[in-house]
Amino acid sequence: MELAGIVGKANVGKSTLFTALTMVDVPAANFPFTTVKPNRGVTYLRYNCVCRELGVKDDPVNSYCIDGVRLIPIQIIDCPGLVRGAHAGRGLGLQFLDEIRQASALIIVADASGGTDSDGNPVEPGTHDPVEDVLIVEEEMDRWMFNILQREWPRIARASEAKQVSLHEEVARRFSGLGIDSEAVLTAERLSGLDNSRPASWKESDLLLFIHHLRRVSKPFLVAANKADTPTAKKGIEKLKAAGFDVTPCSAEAEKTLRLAAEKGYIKYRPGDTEFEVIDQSKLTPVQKTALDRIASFMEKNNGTGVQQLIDKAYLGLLGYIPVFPVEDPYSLTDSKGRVLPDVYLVKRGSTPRDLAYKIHSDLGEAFLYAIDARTKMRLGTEYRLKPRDVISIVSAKKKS
Ligand SMILES: Nc1nc2c(ncn2[C@@H]2O[C@H](COP(=O)(O)OP(=O)(O)O)[C@@H](O)[C@H]2O)c(=O)[nH]1
Ligand SMILES: [Mg+2]
Repeated sequence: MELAGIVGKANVGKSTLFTALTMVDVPAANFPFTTVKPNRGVTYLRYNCVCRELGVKDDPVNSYCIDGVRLIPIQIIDCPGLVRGAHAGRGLGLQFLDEIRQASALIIVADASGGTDSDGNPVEPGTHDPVEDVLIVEEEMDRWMFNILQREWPRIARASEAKQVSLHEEVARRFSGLGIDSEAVLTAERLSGLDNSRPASWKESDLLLFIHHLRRVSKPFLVAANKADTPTAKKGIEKLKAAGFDVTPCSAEAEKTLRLAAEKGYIKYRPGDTEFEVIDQSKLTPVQKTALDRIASFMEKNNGTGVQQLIDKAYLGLLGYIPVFPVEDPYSLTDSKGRVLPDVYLVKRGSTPRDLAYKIHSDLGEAFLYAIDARTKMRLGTEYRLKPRDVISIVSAKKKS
């Protein structure tokens, strides 16, 4: 399962966002990590299922399908608040950095209201620049990775110049625990414009620049401009956009209120909806009415609360993952147990049906012969790249055990 990290300084709304995102009204699934660690939970990516288009009633196994919307589980972590100096162990810094090792995407939460200083203390709204909230996280991650690499850099650089090792492979090896591969290192080398034939001549600032690109390539992030419901947020959102970030204005608090109200049966609201419907006005107290009215007017201006969009944008936009639906029988669209459209997988751009087979099970990958497009019943060539919404039947030499 993919893992997203919610990161940022203190008091920007990380825990509120985490609570809102993990409050989902689906039958409880048993994910082992959620019971072990309190700051881990499951949220769902929303995706228009292929069931309606194919005119079938599906029977999902690894996901849910509600009214034609597939909910694909994504694990999320609420990371401890980050402070300047975290890379050197200040605050819970090192714990924070350890948490994000396995994350495929990061959501950096900024306080768009500008009402919290660098340490998370409340200040007059509009006086703190939320761009700083993002830079803190970026710079601390860079420094942390820099420290990891710097220790071994003289050795790696010398060995690379002597052609005993390849630079990108050696760097990727050093960072393999962070899920960084040699392709990411090559991209970072190219983006930083440094002479990779002479790494021993790189200055400290060169190495930092290289790390900066490596981190951006391997831990892509989007910015949650949180507290967008506050009067001073407009300015903060503009600043974040002007700084060139991929910004999603949101209100974690509004989303949390809506999911709670929906759970209690006061309103009809599904995560990601652009509006909600009050089920019975007479059941609401005046205070609840006012709160919901305020949220409704915020959602109208903002096209929703922005919270669900964070997850959808992170995986489908930022990472460009492709949802595909593997089935065993291309005619009935079922698995071996007769379940219709049981699974959906998120694969990386450029993935082949063989890659998909490996993702499902290494045995299936090894026994892979060819794949069939379940819509056309045509056999797909070895060069075929998976497209969003593909329904794929994999033919293998032996049955998956
Ligand atoms: N106005 C507003 N306040 C929020 C929002 N999200 C969080 N807060 C408030 O910000 C404060 C810090 O929230 P919390 O989730 O504990 O932040 P964390 O330290 O980053 O985990 C709390 O008082 C929240 O009620 C939001 O979307 N809008
Ligand atoms: Mg918190």
